[in-house]
Amino acid sequence: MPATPPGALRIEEATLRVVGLPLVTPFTIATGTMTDKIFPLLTLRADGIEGHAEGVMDPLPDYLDESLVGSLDFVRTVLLPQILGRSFASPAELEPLLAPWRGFYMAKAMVEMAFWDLWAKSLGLPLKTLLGGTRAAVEVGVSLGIASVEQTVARAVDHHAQGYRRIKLKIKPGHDLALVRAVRQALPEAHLTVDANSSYTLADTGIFRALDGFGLDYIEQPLAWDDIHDHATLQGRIATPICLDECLRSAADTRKALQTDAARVVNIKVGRVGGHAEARRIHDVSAAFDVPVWCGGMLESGIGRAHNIHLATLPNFRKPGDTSSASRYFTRDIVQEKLEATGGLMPVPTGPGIGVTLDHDFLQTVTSQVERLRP
Ligand code: OSB
Ligand code: MG
Repeated sequence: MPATPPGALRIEEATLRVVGLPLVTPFTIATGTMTDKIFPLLTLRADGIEGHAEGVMDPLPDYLDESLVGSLDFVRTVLLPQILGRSFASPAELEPLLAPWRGFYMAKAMVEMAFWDLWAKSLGLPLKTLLGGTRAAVEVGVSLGIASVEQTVARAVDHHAQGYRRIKLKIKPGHDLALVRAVRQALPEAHLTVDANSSYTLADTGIFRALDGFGLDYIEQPLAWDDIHDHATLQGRIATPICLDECLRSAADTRKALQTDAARVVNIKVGRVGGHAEARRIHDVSAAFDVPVWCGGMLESGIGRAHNIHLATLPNFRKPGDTSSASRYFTRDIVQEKLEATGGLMPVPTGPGIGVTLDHDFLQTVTSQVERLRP
């Protein structure tokens, strides 16, 4: 067995689970409805310490082009065998092993994020400190799934009254202007945004011009998931800032989008972009363009939610994120700590690493697969 260099962490074991949590409210977006959040949960072990992360890939490739089955197999057969039994002194030493593989951003993110948690715990520091963040709490809004206009108005008013600092409405063709008009009428002063999840084309420019009349903070991902160029064309035709989500998977993508004015706001999801290191580079390149970023979400359990919250403590997170209270999603979470916002502020978990701990008894009841991998 090779000796572990001082200060390095030798990855002795990995546990890969598939977990399913029923959602309190089914979540509908332009691409479909989710009733249960099904996700892979990875634990890396070294020196008696555990680091955790979840993958944000959906069972089927409908949000982006990664899927649970495809990515899980890649993690199991390629990424984990690459790192098991090897030693890493920092996430920067792990990254070169992941970087050469094309695509699989979500799979790589899960491995990288679990190592960040492990590393932070080995140093006895909160993850945010190692990422360079200082905030004790982060500003949050809510993302409301597609429902009837009446239901959405009621939910928007309710969440606004709870103090959420921005209300995001999911839209799709045929479910847009009347919805935004009704919510704007009910909440004349609120920070409102819409997210189309790639469901429109440039032929719909008229709808986006009409949305200019409602004072939205931004319009999230109106056009195709893989098309930065058309977003630049649309931005040239409308006044409301465009925010990109699906289109941005790297700092290079972000640089190209910002250079061509395809976006004036950036949604960062650490699980979408390959991990914390790349998320931070996206944060930095956006700051260089004086473009604000905010932290997106993928209905994560407490593990992914905690990672997101730590990341959102960095200074260029200048708009409220989607990391709202866990109780909005799940009746019971797989972590012991309650991740709950008050007055639109989500406290950053304290304690080493991501600052949350698994509720193993409950986790066992919602786990459909467990695999233990060793070198
Ligand atoms: O586009 O931001 C998105 C959820 C699943 C897939 C895509 C998106 C979302 C959300 C929910 O908007 C954000 C959250 O509350 O976690
Ligand atoms: Mg989005």
